[in-house]
Amino acid sequence: MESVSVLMPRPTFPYLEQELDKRFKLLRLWDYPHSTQFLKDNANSIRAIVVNSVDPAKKLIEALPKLEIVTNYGVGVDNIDLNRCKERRIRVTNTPDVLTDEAADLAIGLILALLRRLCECDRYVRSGRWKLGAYKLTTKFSGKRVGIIGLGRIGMAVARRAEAFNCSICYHSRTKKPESQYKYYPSVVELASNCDILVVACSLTKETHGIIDRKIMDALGPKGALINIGRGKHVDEKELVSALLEGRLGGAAMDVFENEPHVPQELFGLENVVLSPHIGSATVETRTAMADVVIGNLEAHFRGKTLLTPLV
Ligand code: 8YV
Repeated sequence: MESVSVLMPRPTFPYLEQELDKRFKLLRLWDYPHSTQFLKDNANSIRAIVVNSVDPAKKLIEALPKLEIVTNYGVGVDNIDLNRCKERRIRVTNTPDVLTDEAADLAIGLILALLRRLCECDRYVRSGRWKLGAYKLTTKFSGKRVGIIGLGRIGMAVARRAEAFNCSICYHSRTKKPESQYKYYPSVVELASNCDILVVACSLTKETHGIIDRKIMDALGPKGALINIGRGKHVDEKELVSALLEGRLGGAAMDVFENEPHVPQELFGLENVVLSPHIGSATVETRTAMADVVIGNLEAHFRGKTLLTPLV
């Protein structure tokens, strides 16, 4: 396999690169200042690419006529045109399961950070303001009504964790899950009207693009909390800024943004907002496990074996 050319468009995680180097001929696109020319020169030898969930891979895939497999270093594949890959008989894999705990842990962390104002409290102590008086009272998480959009692997893991906080769980997804006892709402607006904390945990599709609009924010209301661990494009960010500034929405904790790494500046001064830089899967343990899935899929493909996590 050492002669198989595998392309990576941008750096991800050193362990992944090291392990790919050991097994394949890894081409690092960022090493070449004239990347378009480099792609043209190597188009006929590149058989695999390793992409990041948040990098649009469309152009790259079209530029590689001999591409056999796209391995996505992440679970969300909104960056890849799966139908086009099917048409071209290109295999596609992602990294499900190994990051479920991490993403769900972060959702709970964001809820607690937002409701108990943990980031704001930290700033309060560091700035010496505690000496002038106690921090104001915050909001309890245990026992609240948690609404989840997308009851897939990650949504379920969030639900199980929230249950341990004695929360009641309700959800919205394309279809009702017959095996789930949680209350199902066929519409997002109904879900938002009936929960205190709304967690976006679905994948980004045409249907879920902009799923959190003004109507939903207003339904969640001035005491409601919005948590986004899905994709930035699930939320209408302009509307989010106005809902927060006008006090129509209680608060928001966001790990993902419409145009990463750009975050609306208007959010920076708000204490009812918690912002994290897309760290849903970003721990050493989970990123290592994700890398092993990527490598396992590539090895399986080039050895003619069954892929570990095939999507196409
Ligand atoms: C990362 C993610 O952004 O899995 C996903 O869908 O969004 C994250 O795990 C990423 O792809 C890791 O580089």
